[in-house]
Amino acid sequence: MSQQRTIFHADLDAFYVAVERVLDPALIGKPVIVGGLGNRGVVATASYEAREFGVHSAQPMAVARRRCPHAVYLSGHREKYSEFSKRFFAILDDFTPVVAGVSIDEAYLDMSGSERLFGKPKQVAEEIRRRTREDVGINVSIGIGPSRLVAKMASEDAKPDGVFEVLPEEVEVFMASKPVRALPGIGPKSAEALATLRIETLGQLAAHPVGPIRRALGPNVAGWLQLRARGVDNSTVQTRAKSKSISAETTFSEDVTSVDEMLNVLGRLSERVGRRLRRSGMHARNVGLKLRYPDFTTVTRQTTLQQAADGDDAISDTAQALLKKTLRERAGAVRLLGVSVSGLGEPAAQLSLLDSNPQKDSAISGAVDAVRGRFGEDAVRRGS
Ligand code: DCP
Ligand code: MG
Repeated sequence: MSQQRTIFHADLDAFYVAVERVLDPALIGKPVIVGGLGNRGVVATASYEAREFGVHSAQPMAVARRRCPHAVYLSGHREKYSEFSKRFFAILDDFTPVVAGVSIDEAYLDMSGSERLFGKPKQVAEEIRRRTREDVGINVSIGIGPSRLVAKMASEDAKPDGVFEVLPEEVEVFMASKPVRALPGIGPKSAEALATLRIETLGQLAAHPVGPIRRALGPNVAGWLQLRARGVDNSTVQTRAKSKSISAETTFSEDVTSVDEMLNVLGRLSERVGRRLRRSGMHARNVGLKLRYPDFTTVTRQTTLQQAADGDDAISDTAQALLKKTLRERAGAVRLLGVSVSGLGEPAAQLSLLDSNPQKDSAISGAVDAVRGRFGEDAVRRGS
């Protein structure tokens, strides 16, 4: 058997409403609905008080108004939501480096082997909840399980404002009693098709002969779904470092026409990005350019470096080359320039990537191919 994993799925409760309540405590305890308030608007989220009346996310606002006319209706504060989200993720980062954000208010944490450091999973979950409540002012619910799938489903049972743990030996029973719709990936159509086979629960789905399921749902998904119905899921928690980026940009008070000046600006932006990159202790594999023309057409391009780097020159040389290339395709004034780096990783790990064994070589070639595919044959050249 493979090594036992402990995965958390953390999801803030009624997130947009919760933020509105921090901003205006008079909303606490009332039915509150956040979303598009116009005729064609939809509900972003509803407080649990409003959910009792059948109001839910993605519902037309007109329906919500009929079901819960006495609710407080708000169009919301988007900037605030991302600010609160960042504070939440900063707390999660304190508990493990292996955090994968999957939406603005939701993340997976791989807590395997962290027991010696932090304690039993349930205690750790309560500690995360306490800190989120105190530092962010919002309730978070946490599901715990031996896989992402089980943790995600457990967090539904944890809501609102709780923890729900499914131990490895409990997985089969936990899954078996759930309706098929509870399995992420089974929508209303699949559920309908399964119902014609008299399959209502995940237990029935797991135990059913695969043939009829193949015919009902297609040959590719049937076996996979049956495994998932038993709680089998080997997907890993991909850390954010992979998708993380550092960027700096500037909008000019007057559009800039001089290419020399643009190159200068890119140099300065690159230094800013480089400084922050070095402070993070990471090396970057990609450098990106953002350019906005006076008509607001915005171009972003990216190059994969031959070797991951954290130096200003590597960043600015690449950004400047991207600028020249972009201007060759469309010359003219610009109103905004930006520089970014992404594909961040530990320097050591990155160096080993460049070892000349075939597998690693192919990984690099793959990256080069991908860039060439997008930017043309001479966009990147492999080092000798
Ligand atoms: N959201 C949205 N439109 C949707 C679904 C969600 O705008 N169709 C926004 C509003 C939610 C936030 O994303 O507050 C988080 O989504 P969740 O699915 O986690 O829902 P909530 O956090 O609101 O409720 P809970 O997680 O307690 O079920
Ligand atoms: Mg949520």
